[in-house]
Amino acid sequence: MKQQTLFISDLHLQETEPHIVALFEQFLMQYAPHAETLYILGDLFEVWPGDDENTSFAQKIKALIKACVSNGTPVKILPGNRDFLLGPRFANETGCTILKDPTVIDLYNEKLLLLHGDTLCTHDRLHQFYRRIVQNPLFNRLATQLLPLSFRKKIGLQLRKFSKGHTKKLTPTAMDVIKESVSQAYQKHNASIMIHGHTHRQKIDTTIENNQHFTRYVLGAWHETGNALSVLPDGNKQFLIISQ
Ligand SMILES: [Mn+2]
Repeated sequence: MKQQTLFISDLHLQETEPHIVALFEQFLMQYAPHAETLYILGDLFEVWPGDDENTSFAQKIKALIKACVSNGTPVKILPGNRDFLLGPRFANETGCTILKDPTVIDLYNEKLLLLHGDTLCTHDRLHQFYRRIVQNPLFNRLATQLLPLSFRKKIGLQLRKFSKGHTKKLTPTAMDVIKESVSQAYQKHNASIMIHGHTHRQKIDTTIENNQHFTRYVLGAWHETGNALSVLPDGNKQFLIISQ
């Protein structure tokens, strides 16, 4: 019986971390079949250079997602800042749906705001600048159509190196969400519940403004164990720890 909806993010899948791929496989076999829908809220991949990526590793992950969809659990992916180039061809090949960031869904009579989460970290100006460029549809089209895959991979590597160096210099507050951006997101989308990842720390953050409750569910990144949020039809929400 399918009586829940699952949310995961920040698996950062890469060939050099086979245990996380194994955890993901296990999650798809044990948990996904019991879900009405599986939502992946960004950074499924450590890097995605474009939908023409076709290494055996990429093929393996595509096959896993395709099998999940064919077995009756729709997969909806909202790309993150690492895999923002996930697009229509990937969707076609796997049967998944690509969502825009942000997306509002109606789930069991609740309105849920879904986002990757990096747009809430507005103290990190450099990242916001980077995001505006890479998520511009024109840039996206130019990058994938004009630049060869090998070149995009090199740029990706450089960007990650740069981002790691930059992140080291940031204070912990700059890496977390900022209150004002969170509150603006609630207002803008007229939602009182949001689910996101990106900051990598599982968390439930409740605030009260004008007598209204707002709740933010933050998905944890996958390392030694996996992390998922299960939402039940009665609105109950529970974090799951996936371990071998
Ligand atoms: Mn991220």
